[in-house]
Amino acid sequence: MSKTTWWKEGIIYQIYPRSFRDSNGDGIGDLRGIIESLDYLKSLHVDILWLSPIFLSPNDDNGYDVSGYREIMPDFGTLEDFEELLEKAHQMGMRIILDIVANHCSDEHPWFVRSKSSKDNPYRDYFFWKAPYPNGGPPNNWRSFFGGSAWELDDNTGEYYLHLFSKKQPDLNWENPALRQELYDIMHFWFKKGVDGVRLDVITLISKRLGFEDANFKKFRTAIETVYANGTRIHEFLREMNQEVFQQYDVMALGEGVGIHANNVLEYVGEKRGELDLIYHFDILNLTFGEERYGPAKPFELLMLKGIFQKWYDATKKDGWTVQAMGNHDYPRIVSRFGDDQDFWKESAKLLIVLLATQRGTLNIYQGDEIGMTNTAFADISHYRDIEGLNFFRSAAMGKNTEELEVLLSYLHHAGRDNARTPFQWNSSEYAGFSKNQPWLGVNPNYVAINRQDQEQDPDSILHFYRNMLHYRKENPVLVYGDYECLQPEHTSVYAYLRTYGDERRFILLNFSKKPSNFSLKPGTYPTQAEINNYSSLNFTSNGIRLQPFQGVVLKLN
Ligand code: TEU
Ligand code: CA
Repeated sequence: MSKTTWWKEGIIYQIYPRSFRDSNGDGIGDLRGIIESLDYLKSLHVDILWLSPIFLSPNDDNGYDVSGYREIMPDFGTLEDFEELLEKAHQMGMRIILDIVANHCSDEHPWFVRSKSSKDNPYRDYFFWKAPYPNGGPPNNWRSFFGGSAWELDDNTGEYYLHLFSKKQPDLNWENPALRQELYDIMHFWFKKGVDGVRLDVITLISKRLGFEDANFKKFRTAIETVYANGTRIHEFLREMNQEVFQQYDVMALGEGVGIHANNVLEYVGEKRGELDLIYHFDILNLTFGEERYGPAKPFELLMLKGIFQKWYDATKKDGWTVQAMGNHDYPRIVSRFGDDQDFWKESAKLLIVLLATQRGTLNIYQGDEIGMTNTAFADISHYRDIEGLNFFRSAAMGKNTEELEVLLSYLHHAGRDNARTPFQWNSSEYAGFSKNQPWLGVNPNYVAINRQDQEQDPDSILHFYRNMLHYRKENPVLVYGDYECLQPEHTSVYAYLRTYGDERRFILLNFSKKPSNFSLKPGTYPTQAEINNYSSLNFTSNGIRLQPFQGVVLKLN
């Protein structure tokens, strides 16, 4: 039986501050906008607010390129604003975790400015510098997540530096104990202010394989696991970070588990490992992507989804802990991707939160999913802002004709990160009530129909359903800690499973189909009333249940 604790039972709400709420009319979300929204957040029954990076940054990657770890990005406000936000959140019984980017920093960070100034600068080996390959090219064939080589030549010193992400995000050299200590001191700085935890960006990448061998990148996702993630000293570094920092506070350490898999997850989150508390994987997040994210999509298959939930349950049922998330600021909107944002928008958005809120692990929802925000197909590349998507398009667009460019744009429509970053849709006024002026990224035109204010007025809205579902999860620990058993796993449209915790049992049935689906059950083995139902009724047949399109129900079994 898992130890009970706040970061297992608490519900995480991820905020992408840039797109959440703009309080001062500059078109960019900010901390004061979050402060002004705390009552709204509290009303959702969420407990832990995860803020994507709020630190000083040139915003090459919207804050995931930090140039000052103890300073607040001026776009977002001041340190005093943050301290006010933290205090008010605590007064309202909510916690705040910050997004710490420790694998890389910005090329405008003083560490890198000094490091690149000369080969013998004391900060030189805060980063990975390598001489050119004999032919003058990069030291090896490593690829950046954002396209192109993972090495950038610095003309000043004639050496290349490593950047697994953009060239303005040089990788930090964790082999250097002085660098590690600086990062620990930064975390102490925030924990001493009362911050309740950290989400550790790409933390599984911080230990590099120092041979820097060439790799086979034909299957990029596989290469991530075996070349970039799970490196030689990763667990040594995480244990040290835990001892040097986390152990000294009542905080949660949430790892972004790029490249982890079910058979090594316990090395990261096993309770006795003394490394991370919880971690999230990418098996669901990458489910509809091919080997290349920006390419032909793979159809969403329910049996694959069932298999992933089973695999990760089996891996962590006795030890360790994971986060349950189907979306975030890097992935398309869940209702567009796993639901049906055309014919069954409301039903499928509700179905997805029944799924997520009834799985074992810490529930993590992403801003806007609670009102069913959808993907946005901007008509032209000039509307896009995300460096990953733009890099992809610019390098793929060379020499392409109009039809081919349309295909490339369609890849962005399906898989682009800007899908999840369009401004939060507060109401149907101009710019969706997000700002008084033109936002940094276009608003999804459907804000007139999909917005928080209208849904507050509609008792049948996705928003009200989320509130009810999250409250229901909070009231029923069986959904957090309970055992899990999938029933009729081979059923191609209904996902059904039992959750059991002591004598508490819940039976969850989810119809992932546009058509009604029958689920056979022995009569008399289930109640006729649902505790949760995204339809107004529940129909039975002579030998089971007949679920409407995208109907999701929770039955209490005695
Ligand atoms: O993302 C890490 C990660 O998994 C990336 O590979 C990302 O999912 C990418 O879109 C995959 O195609 C983290 C942050 O969440 C992301 O916003 C940053 O861009 C990235 O790290 C670099 O800091
Ligand atoms: Ca602002």
